[in-house]
Amino acid sequence: MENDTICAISTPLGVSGIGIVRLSGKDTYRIIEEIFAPGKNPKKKKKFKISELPSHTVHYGHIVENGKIIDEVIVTIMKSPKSYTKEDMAEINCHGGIVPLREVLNLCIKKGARLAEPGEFTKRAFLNGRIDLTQAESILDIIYSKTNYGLNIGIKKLKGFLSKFISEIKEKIFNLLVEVEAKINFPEEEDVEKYPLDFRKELKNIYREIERFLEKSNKGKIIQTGVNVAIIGSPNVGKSSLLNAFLKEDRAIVTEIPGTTRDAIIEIVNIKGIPFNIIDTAGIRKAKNKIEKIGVEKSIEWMEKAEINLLIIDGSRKLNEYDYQLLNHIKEKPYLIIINKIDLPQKVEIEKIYNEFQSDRIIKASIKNYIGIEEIENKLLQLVSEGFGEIKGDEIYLNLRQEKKINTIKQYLKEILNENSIEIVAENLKRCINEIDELTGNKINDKILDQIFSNFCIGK
Ligand SMILES: Nc1nc2c(ncn2[C@@H]2O[C@H](COP(=O)(O)OP(=O)(O)OP(=O)(O)O)[C@@H](O)[C@H]2O)c(=O)[nH]1
Ligand SMILES: [Mg+2]
Repeated sequence: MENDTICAISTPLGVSGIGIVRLSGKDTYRIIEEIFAPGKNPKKKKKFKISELPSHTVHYGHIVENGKIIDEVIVTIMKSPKSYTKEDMAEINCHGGIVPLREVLNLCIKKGARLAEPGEFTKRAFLNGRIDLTQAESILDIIYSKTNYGLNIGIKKLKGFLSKFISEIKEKIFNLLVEVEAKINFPEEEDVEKYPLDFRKELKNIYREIERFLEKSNKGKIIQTGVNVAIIGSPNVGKSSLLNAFLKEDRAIVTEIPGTTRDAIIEIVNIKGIPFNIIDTAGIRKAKNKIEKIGVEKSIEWMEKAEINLLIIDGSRKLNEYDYQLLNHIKEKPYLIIINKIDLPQKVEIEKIYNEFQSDRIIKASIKNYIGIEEIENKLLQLVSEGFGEIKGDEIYLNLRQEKKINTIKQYLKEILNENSIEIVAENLKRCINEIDELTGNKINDKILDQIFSNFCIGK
């Protein structure tokens, strides 16, 4: 049932200042009228007719069940079609805390609302035509964005950036299809000689446009999902200290006992707008027991998975066999070598490292004293720019579904470019249009829709 009334707690469950119960659907006003007593005194239940109130107004009062006050609340009314779902909606601002929220929610259900499925409010916004599918998906990008850049990308998509691009492509492809079909239906009326030239030129243009768009989205992906950076090194070199320095808080346990970190810790660090997923790995060491062995293997795995590796060496002692092993592997990916503990007398064979590695990849630091941290951050940004191009904040982010669809369209266009049979060309153009319709949700099956919206939280 798509037009029944749904309700959900839209704020995270836990103790907080306020919590919101949200309602959407045709019975929203009846339910509010039955459970809400406006004004200071809940006993003196005033006449409350939402149909007589203007939309987007806020009302103070109490939620009452059989004369018993459940909570003191503020109710916001948003009338169809000017609401998130385009349906009649209300938001009940309760006191945060699981009990009042649950009670208010249960009361709404008793009065005939149904508990919303994950993402169902947004799904309704889509089904009711307020936003297209790519815009609905962008709401997920916004919720999950890790930095301001990521947020900008999500907002841009919500405002229809992707929809606009793709509908322009659709129009161009549609025009080509009209031409091709005319030629199939009235072959004698078309200028047979001229037609393939113009056609191919336009086709190539569209192909290039899509190619550029996909390139731009690679960078966007980095902003949205983050760059994976592994901190590796022998035990006790200062790996956890570096993670804490990035975070500017004590997240990982730092001690003078080697092997303190047994499992990897991952934290998202925002460095000048780019999210880095920093992995503090367990130190590589001789496995004396099983737990440590797992730690060792994991560190090597992390090193392979990461996009950038930060190898820390303790400058206050000579290189050990593990340092050498890691130095041997480090060049396989973008990397930095950090000589730590420069506040102590230096014993490390520094000239060996300088002979073997580019000097601009080596940083001297005293992590404990915050010396060298900014240089490490700047170098990380530089490595990202070298790998992905400069991040400007105007990137595009495509989720996996969108990326796959656009790649499929690109593939069809490529096939058309190498095709001489006009019937097959027409067929492939139609396929492109079909893919675009599925991308924007113009045409889409319920299974895919359910899959998309199941990634949302309940109440969104
Ligand atoms: N003198 C000095 N000590 C440091 C510096 N950075 C870290 N340390 C100390 O080195 C010790 C180990 O630091 P951790 O950050 O726990 O090292 P780790 O590499 O995570 O160690 P494991 O998890 O055991 O592999 C701690 O006592 C830190 O205080 C530094 O710049 N100078
Ligand atoms: Mg550690």
